[in-house]
Amino acid sequence: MTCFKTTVAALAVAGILATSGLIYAGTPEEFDKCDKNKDGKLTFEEFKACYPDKTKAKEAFDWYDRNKDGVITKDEYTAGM
Ligand SMILES: [Ca+2]
Ligand SMILES: [Ca+2]
Repeated sequence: MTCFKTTVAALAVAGILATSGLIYAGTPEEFDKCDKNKDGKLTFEEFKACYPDKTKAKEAFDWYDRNKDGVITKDEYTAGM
């Protein structure tokens, strides 16, 4: 049973990101589409507007914003896992 529980726990953790399917390396095309004012950065407002799951938008934004400066650059957006 220990083995079973460990597997379930591991799947649950991986599942938070994987089953949502919403956190992945973006493409430059997607970035440009989301970057409404074309300043080369996505603010949270821009990100949220083109993110499919509004309830996870903040979580995903923080994930993409590697250096925590409050905006997502194209490099950050396309860097992925
Ligand atoms: Ca922008
Ligand atoms: Ca950033």
